[in-house]
Amino acid sequence: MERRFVVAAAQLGPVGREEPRESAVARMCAMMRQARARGARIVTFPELALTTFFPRWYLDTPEAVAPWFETAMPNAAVRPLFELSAELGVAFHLGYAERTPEGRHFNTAIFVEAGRIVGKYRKIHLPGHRENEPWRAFQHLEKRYFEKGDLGFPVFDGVGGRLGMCICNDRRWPETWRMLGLGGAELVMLGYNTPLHYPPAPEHDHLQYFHNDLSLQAGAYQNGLWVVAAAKAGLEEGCELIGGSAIVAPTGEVVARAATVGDEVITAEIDLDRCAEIRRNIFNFALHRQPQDYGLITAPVTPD
Ligand code: CDV
Repeated sequence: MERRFVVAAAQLGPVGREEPRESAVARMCAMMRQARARGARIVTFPELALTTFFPRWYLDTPEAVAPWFETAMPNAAVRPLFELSAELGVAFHLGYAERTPEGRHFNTAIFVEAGRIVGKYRKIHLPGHRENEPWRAFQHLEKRYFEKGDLGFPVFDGVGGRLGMCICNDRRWPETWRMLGLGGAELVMLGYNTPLHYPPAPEHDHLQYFHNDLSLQAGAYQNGLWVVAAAKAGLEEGCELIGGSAIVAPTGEVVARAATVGDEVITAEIDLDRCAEIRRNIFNFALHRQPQDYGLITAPVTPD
């Protein structure tokens, strides 16, 4: 299979609290068509792409939480995206809130090729807090609404390469990238919802775009893999989310970047064989890694 092809990140502008899933899906279908017109074989959509970023609100009953979760995938609202993907021959990555038949809740991403889910990841690094914290301008209750993912960092075959996924906060952790790199991922897709304002450390607000770039570029370079990252961006229900969706080469170079905070498709031609430029050289894992000296990385977390 061809290992040189075009990929897209489809950044979404804000999704309103009352916006139906059908509307978000219609916007994503329009971007999938644009991506296809530019030759893309893969489109990456953001984290929790079907709804507004609901963890910004404290919801205190199961009845209030339930409507934000998908109990089946695909479901009626999302099926048009699956159908269009099969029709156009474009695979896609999608983030959504998953409720399992057993009633477990995850922040999940899937990879869909030829109408079938061929990859699934559940977010491991859940940021934020569990209880209402009224001092914040807005809440970030991922720890309340989601369980830590239970699938590890899977790497799977898709579109002629070895693919992996992570979700938003995961991108800030070198362990995420190393696990994907050690698993052999050549292309990592991820979506994010990153507020411009970080209530616990507002002195870092002006660094949000920089820290996004830093994480994506370091993850790509230090593991010799391609990265396609898609934001949900813009002023969503009073909360400013960063844009900065990007496609990054295994050398760490940004090869495409969003210029707006609205719905926007960015594309780049990638060559999976370029991963070897890094992996056979500076980060040749077999030759240069020294895991016997990295024990603390996997030692259990001890509270402060
Ligand atoms: N959705 C996220 O995981 N957001 C976090 C914010 C809260 C810091 C992020 O790492 O971008």
